[in-house]
Amino acid sequence: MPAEPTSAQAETSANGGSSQPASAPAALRIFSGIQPTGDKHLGNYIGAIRQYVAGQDRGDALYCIVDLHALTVAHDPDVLRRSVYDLTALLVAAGLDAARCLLFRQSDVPEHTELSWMLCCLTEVGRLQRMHQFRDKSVAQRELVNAGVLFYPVLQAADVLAYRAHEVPVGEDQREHLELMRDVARRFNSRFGGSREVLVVPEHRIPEVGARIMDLQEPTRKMSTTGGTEEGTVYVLDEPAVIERKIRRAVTDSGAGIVRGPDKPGVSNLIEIMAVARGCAPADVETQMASARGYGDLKAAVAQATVEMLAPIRDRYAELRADERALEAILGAGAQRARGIAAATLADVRQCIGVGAVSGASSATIDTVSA
Ligand code: AQP
Repeated sequence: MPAEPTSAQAETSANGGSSQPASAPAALRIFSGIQPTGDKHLGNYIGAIRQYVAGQDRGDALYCIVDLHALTVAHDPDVLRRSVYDLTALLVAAGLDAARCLLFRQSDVPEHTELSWMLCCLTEVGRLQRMHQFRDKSVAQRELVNAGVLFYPVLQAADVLAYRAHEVPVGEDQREHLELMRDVARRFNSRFGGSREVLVVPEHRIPEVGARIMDLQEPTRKMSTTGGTEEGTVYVLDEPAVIERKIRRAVTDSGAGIVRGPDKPGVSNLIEIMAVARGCAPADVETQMASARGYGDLKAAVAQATVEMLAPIRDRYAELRADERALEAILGAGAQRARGIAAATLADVRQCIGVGAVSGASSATIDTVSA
């Protein structure tokens, strides 16, 4: 279990919005970020968004739409702004509730980028170059492999560490990035923290079922925003008929048994999706499908369960997306409270690392010089 925050600063509770002294036992703090790029797919929903919703009842939950991360790929500024609202509406439609969590836009809290620079100076370039996502994306992005793609995991570390989060809900593909952020936090603490855990070393929370939803057409590759097949990717906002078609056409495996196994990636994937959608264990799906006539029955059942899981989100989304002022109000209020937390961490970090005024120094000196 990770250690509790030790800051001498008073911080804002994500759930209650009230200030609490640092000596009070801190609640479990949960943080995760999600990019406003592309349409969110079933993998994002099962691996991440469902966990976000559940996290609201487990602790102080902060969720961040990471628009700065989205700058690492070529983008249109207007589309990016709109995409932030698209994603805000989707997250609220999926069950995020501004009264029970903080939902905000990364670029509204400049502490993320400040901390990111400090952490860059504690991170080996070689390790960043060896990270799987960097290698995959630098191959895919042939025209301009910008430095942001390399430093992306450091900004991600700053996102989490700025809030001294204990837990980070993510899918399996983020395990390597989580390890980096844990190591960077430990390095910071051992170099600059003295006996204090200034930055909390977070744990990842990867779902037991659905940690890696696979592309329906290429079930040995994860369902993905940039690397997947269109027909093998189910989007959260797909119409029911489209979801049914994509699942009906899913690639399955040789043999007729509806059981999971390393030699059955397609069927295993469908069983996992069904288990999540029905809220049961994969083994229960295997039992329920024991008398099925073949993969056709499995696909029909998975399609029905998936449509039932996603249709309510689609319905709520349309109404929420129409009101950008309301969405902006959620993000603005979230950012204001998030800044209260991040600013306290950064004040500690600056003191430890030796930049900025010494804590308690009067600003009068500055006033005199400038007068
Ligand atoms: N296939 C997946 N199964 C389970 N979880 C997944 N996640 C992504 N794909 C799967 C989890 O969803 C969150 C993604 O957040 P994001 O939208 O900020 O990240 P992303 O990288 O744009 O999403 P993709 O789809 O993974 O894009 P590509 O493949 O282009 O990089 C994370 O928690 C992730 O683990």
